[in-house]
Amino acid sequence: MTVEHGRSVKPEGVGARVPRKEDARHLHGKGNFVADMAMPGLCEVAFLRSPLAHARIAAARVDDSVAACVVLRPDMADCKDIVADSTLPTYQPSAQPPLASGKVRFVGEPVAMAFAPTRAEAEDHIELVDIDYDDLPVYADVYSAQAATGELVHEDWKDNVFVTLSADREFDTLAAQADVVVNRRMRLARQCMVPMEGKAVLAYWDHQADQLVVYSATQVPHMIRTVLAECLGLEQGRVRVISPDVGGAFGYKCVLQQEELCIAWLAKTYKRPFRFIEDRREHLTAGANSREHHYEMTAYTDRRGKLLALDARITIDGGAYSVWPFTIGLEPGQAVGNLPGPYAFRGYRCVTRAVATNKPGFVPYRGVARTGVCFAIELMMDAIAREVGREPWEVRLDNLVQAEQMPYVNVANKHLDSGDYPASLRKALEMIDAPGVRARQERGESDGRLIGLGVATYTEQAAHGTSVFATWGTPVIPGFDQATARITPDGGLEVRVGVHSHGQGMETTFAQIANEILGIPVARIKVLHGDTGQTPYSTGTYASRSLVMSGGAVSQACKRLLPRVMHIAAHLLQTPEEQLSVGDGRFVVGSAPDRAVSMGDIADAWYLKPHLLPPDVDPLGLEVTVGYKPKVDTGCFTYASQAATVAVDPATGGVEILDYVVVEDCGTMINPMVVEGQTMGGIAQGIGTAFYEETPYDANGQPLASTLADYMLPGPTEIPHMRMHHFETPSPHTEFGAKGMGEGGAIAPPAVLFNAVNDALRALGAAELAQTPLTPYRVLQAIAQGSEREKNSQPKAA
Ligand code: MCN
Ligand code: SMO
Repeated sequence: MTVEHGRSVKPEGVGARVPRKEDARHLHGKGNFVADMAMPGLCEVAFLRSPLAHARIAAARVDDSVAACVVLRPDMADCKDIVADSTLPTYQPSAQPPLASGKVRFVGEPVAMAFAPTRAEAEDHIELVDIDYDDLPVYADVYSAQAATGELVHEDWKDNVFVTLSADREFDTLAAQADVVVNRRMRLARQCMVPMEGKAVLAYWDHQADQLVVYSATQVPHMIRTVLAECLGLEQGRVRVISPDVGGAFGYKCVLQQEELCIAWLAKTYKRPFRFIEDRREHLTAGANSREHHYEMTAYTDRRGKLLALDARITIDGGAYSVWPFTIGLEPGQAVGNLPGPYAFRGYRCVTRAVATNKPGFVPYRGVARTGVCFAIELMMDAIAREVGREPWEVRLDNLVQAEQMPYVNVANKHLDSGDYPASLRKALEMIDAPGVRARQERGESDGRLIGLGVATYTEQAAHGTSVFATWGTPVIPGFDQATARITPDGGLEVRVGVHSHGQGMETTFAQIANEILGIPVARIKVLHGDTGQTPYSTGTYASRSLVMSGGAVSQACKRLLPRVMHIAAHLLQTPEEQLSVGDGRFVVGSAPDRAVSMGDIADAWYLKPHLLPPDVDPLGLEVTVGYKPKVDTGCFTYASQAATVAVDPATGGVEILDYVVVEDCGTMINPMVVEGQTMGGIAQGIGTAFYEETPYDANGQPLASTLADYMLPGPTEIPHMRMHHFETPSPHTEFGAKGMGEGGAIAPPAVLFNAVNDALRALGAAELAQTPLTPYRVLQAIAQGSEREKNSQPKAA
């Protein structure tokens, strides 16, 4: 792992490879997850889930023996449906009831819930609930849904389309100038996110505070409080949401979950503690809700493959419900905006449609649409290169936004802020040794396998703020993120933030930010996060925004604390402030290094020995809460080039990743080790998308992968060693010049690996693979289609 920058780095400051503080409790089994919690009188909850994809509920019968502990929708009259409205034109909102009401819209939709002292008993109770269903026509894919003639997914809509977004910039004029036209179709499968911990929620009524307390595995506790209060008809002050340790989230937990609302309603109604823990089968069936995009793409280029215009039609399988708060509008919004990626063409036409089907509602998943659009445009780049007979990277280098064009407003009106995209690609080619791989391909392998080289370059719009979400018209628009910094009476520091860290390492990286400014050792800094009762408001963790927004607020809070601390220090030392320097949590007189006070001395004076304070001390004291957002809120654009060498066995269709390299630039890194861990984790998920993961549905809308034996995930042996290089081009808009990067790793791998496998199979004249997952079966099919084509094109013997 190598870094290119010219800064000096303090041992625990910005840029230091500080080991993650939070790891200790996890490695010692001392984490506190919802499933670990014990509480007297706790009832476990099980859900009865719909076995049908689309059906009317004709009758429901509950056996008398369990009637007191079973709940159906009519019992919850005081609970509102979940409605994520949007101001996007053409958008049709869906009403998602906490438990199905009148009809069911996907297999796995909760219809009833039962509670008991154990989950097993609760499951027994739901066995005693009988539902009669009348079948309705099932829309198991976007094609049948758009051609619907029978009852729609939402009966009062005009068609099965949530929303259609389009863009047209100089398309006709520029397309007309093209010498070469290239057409392709691509498709990404429906997937689950498979965090180690699924949904998990525990709620009880705190009688002393007269408050509903909800422990939930969520990325966005403050927003969940807002929406729970709204749905349950409670004042905000009577709801507290705490997100404890969370075992991975990846977007699955950035929206209100039906089960969260149900458990909160139980606790509010019965004033007792209730808990729900999602099991793996529930996750794999009712949680198959991401990635499914269909692309029809046409590129218009000159003879050398320089892109003049791009035409795209993107259809997204949105499932049955639009999620709160982001709505399904986020997915087409990100798709139409990010498809042009790092490229500098000027003609663009794109129509993106999110279609309602009888599947679980689409949820943002790490990368949010960018994994799909990167797949589409990067497969296009390779297709163009084939068409014009050049190397895929030569075509890319001509099309990428060049460093001297920065900042660059692209054809989709994205404000690309900084960086050198071509340099990242050149460096990746150097690291993977592109000429060496080409020579090896020429030579051939003794085992008969075929070598392929694939590359992809992408931008990761991160930490986009108010203006961007306002155009997406979501019910909640992020604004200022707040942070509190408070010096403790013994000279330590508490940092309070409303975002939530569930694997990203923020308990360490935010402490590094505070250390950089105040000099307090990281071990003495406690980062408290994700509790509405203890932290200032934040819309939460999503869109790779926490570092830029909340981390920015931490920086600002510490910067505002510093002069107050200095003022007290100067008085204690009887020295002018200008003569003081700060380091290691101590304030030292420049001319006399033995004269110093510690942060502990200063805190002691403020809290316990106020007679020592300067007469004009700032009464705001040693605590600051401040809101922050970057100067420009259109998002910072982290970018990367990834490249892989693969070996494909044409006899079995098996693929091995021989080498994988990453050259990334997320501006200034707070902790390069965390950045690398984030990237690797993302790549592992991207490899899953590329090669393994899929929830297929049959024509009746039945999910066909309901256990981890059918839903394939990559394990350690499928993840290659990765080599990584960092550029650091500071963002002009953020604290320290840092850009968000938490999703990036997951964006490129499907593009890189499909390009690599297609490159390998070129020697056989195989059909191009363009549908995830890239299974051995599909590889063999592509080879067979190629031979078929070859046979048909041979002149027939007389
Ligand atoms: N970081 C850094 N220097 C930078 C950028 C980031 O050191 N220039 C560090 C940050 O300080 C933080 C981490 O990297 O510790 C990620 O920061 P950021 O890019 O701000 O992303 P968020 O913290 O907002 O995390 C959200 C992002 C998203 S949207 C998904 S989805 C995702 C991801 O992070 N889900 C994850 N990474 C995940 N990692 C784990 N382990 N689990 C998840 O659920
Ligand atoms: S999918 Mo990440 O929570 O934006």
